[in-house]
Amino acid sequence: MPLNFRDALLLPIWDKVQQGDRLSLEDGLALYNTNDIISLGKMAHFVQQQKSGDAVYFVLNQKIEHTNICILSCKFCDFAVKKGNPDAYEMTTEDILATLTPEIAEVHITGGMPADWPWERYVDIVRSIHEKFPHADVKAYTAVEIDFFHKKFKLSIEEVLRQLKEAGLRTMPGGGAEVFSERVRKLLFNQKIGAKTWFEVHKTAHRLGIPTNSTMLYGHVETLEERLIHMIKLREAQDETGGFLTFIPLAFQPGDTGIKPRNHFTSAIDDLKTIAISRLMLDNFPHIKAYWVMLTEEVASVALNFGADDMDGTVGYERIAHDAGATSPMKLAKDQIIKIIKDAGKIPVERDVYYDPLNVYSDYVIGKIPYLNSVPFYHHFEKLQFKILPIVPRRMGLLEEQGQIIAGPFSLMDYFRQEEQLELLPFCIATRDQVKSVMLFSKEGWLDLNGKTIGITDETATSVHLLQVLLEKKYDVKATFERMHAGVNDYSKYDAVLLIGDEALHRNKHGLAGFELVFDLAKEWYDWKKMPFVFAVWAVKKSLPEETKIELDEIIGHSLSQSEPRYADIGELHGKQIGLSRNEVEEYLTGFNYRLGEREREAMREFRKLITEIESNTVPYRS
Ligand code: V47
Repeated sequence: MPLNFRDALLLPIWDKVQQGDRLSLEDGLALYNTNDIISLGKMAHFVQQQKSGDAVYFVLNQKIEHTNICILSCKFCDFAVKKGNPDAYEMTTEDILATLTPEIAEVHITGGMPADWPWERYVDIVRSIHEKFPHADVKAYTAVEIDFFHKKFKLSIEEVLRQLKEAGLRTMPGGGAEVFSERVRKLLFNQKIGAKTWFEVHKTAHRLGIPTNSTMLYGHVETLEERLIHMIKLREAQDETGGFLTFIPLAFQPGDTGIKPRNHFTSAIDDLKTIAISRLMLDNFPHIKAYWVMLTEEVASVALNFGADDMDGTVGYERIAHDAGATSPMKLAKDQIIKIIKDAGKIPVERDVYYDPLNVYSDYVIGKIPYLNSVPFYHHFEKLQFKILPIVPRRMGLLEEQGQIIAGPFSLMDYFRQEEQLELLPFCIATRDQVKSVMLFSKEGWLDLNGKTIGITDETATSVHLLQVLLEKKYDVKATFERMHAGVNDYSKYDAVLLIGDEALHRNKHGLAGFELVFDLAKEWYDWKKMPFVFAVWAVKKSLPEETKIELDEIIGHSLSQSEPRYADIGELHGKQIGLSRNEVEEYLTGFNYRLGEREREAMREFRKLITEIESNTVPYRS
């Protein structure tokens, strides 16, 4: 894609970005040093679109800073005070519960570290919120706090996290990372944990199935090189665990810290560069957050076209930044966030703590399955009035049901359920014999799975039903299914796990430790029925005007015919992100049939017959 660069030094970096090649520290410095801000923004926006399409996420959240009393004295922090200070405060669990309302989807808890709170008080906060507000996901305690609990209460980091998870902790916030530089740590926060412990805590969380966020505090005494090293360390950790959800650059608020004069905020240019560069450097991070509280609403809104795909949320009452002089409001109304995102030309997507969409606030939204096998539909998709929302099949079905998505490649089960409202387009995602991306990783052979527990992906219903059909109808075996959340998971407790999409493809190539046997569900089906398997069908809302349906039919058909002869080219970038070579991408995509023909319709009928027979029996879920 040609961009009109004013700074020729950016051209080799743009080549790398388009190829999906990693940027180096030197590339990062060239980006920081450029005056060609617009080209930098366009490059970051290119990556943002690859990752999130037109979506920008926000969450109805409430920040809880349970106390400002802290045993540490970090120089950059204007929030913390010592016990006995007239400004000191401590919230009881009841105080905290009283600030929450039923519509809140995320409670973000972080605070000072007082010397005299017992361990049970921290666990009780999480448990009480989880019990009283089951729809609110708890994102609590930074790595600094977790390490403090570990040392003070003589529990291992793993045990601290295990107990919090058991109490209802869903994810961890990204705070406390500051800048991963010993030089800066000694200058500004020498009592606080450094990079080693911060990563140890986050990696332990990932291992236990707790995804986490990450931050970087910039705009104080750090160098540009230190910022980039910070990003590279995060990128390496993400390669290892895949457990980071988002990166949040936190613009330093000087306040009365004495580190910088009160009005020496970071410049908007520095903020936008940092957002864009983090999007480009952190190629393995799904999201980049423009935290409006520290950036201001105005900079955050521009950032939505500079690589950021997340606005955090309504926030409620915030003090860490405001005590240090932040001029943004303490909370934003939902309508205001929606307006900012719409004004940036994006789809406002209300999300939960895992970035699963709950509601979208835009017309003409088309769902896009975010896996390699769907690339041919979208590579040449001419958008016109349509907006693209990447979303896993199961969620796509739910949003369609709520009337928030007008078309997409729906999971077959969702299509069956919503058939009355939908009209088929002549496209599908069907296998010929094998699929390679709907896989059962198992400790046991099929027959030995009787009575065992299988962890199942919550990303689609079709593969789960196919598994059930194979177990019960082909092998005459009954197992119990337990829903796992997508992303990091502790798989070891299951006898087998069902994975789909890119994760299955990746694990199929590299294996899943502890699971010796790997079964391809489409191959199992094919060997049994000698039929293709239809995982998804394209459909549009019946209620749409005829011309819109025709338009979509043409756009998808065009994209497919352009893509079909060039699978290696069109899939290369996506394939690289999941570790597949050009050849592997080509071979994988050639294994699909994207046109809905009579054989596919017959396979759909056969599958429907089998699931109807089973559904009249039992659905073996344990949630
Ligand atoms: O770790 C402290 C920072 C962080 C100042 O995970 C300051 O979704 C600017 O981590 N100026 C806590 N920043 C906040 C945090 C956070 C915020 C929003 C979302 C998420 C998330 C996490 O605030 C601390 C520290 O780096 N901080 N003082 C200051 N003067």
